[in-house]
Amino acid sequence: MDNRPIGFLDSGVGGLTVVKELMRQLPHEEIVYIGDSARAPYGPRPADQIREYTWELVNFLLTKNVKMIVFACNTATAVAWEEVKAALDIPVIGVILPGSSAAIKATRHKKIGVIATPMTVTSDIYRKKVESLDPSVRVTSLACPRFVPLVESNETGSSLAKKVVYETLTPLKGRVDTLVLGCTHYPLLRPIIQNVMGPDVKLIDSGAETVRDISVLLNYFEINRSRELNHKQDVFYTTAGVASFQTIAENWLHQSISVEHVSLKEALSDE
Ligand code: I24
Ligand code: DGL
Repeated sequence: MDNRPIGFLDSGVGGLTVVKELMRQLPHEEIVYIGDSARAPYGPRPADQIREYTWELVNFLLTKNVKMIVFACNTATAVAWEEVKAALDIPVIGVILPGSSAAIKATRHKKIGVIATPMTVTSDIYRKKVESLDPSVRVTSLACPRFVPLVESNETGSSLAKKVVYETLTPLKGRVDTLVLGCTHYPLLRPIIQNVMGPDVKLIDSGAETVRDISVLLNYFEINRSRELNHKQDVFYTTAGVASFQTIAENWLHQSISVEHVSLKEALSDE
């Protein structure tokens, strides 16, 4: 048993799609979340900058005595997961490996598509992971730079969203039987994506797959939080304004939560 919280990091609020899955699958676990909304989105940024920012988020979570760190962001995982995992002595989980192995399980004709931010696609990490697990699978990746702005402007069900998703995904239609949603925001566009790709294409939500892996890991290392503790206090930190984070998060998670502002410079210089 290990009653310490699980730490989540993300470039902003998108990682809350992973948190929502955790709350559904593992409601007993306590959460510390940090979202770097002041510097979001990470997707269009250069790799070195993303690496530096991600380390700041990791170091902040380490000051919160977490038992595990979850990279609830595909872009941060693509750039920095391997090196952070190698440097820490607690488990570090990224969203990319769980999504990759779920796609391999799901594909029937070994044709997997991945949609993600420009940086995740540039890193080619999904193709590398999938091919390392099964070299006979073909991976086609597509950057969808217009999808995050669509979600963030409340357009998830609009006719503009349908038009943009249709135009963007056309090159993948008929070419893949399984499609990985390789960005935290994309589950919010899932109905439209499914509609454009057709009912036979299996969509993989990397975040949901990641929570299944977290569960396996907690059991394997016997580090679940005790069932006898019935009170838990999740805390969500944001590097930008508390009010807008709180509005989005409470609306998404359907519960009231505790949100605090953090300035990473100050938090990390107190060490
Ligand atoms: N969804 C996301 N980010 C936003 C947004 C949104 N604004 C409206 N909706 N803004 O991500 C990002 C910039 N903010 C973040 C907070 O600090 C200031 C800057 C996707 C959310 C994933 C859980 C639409 C919206 C919403 C509530 C729930 C879901 C949703 F308002 F898509
Ligand atoms: N969280 C990011 C991801 O999953 C999307 C938003 C961003 O670009 O920062 O790739």
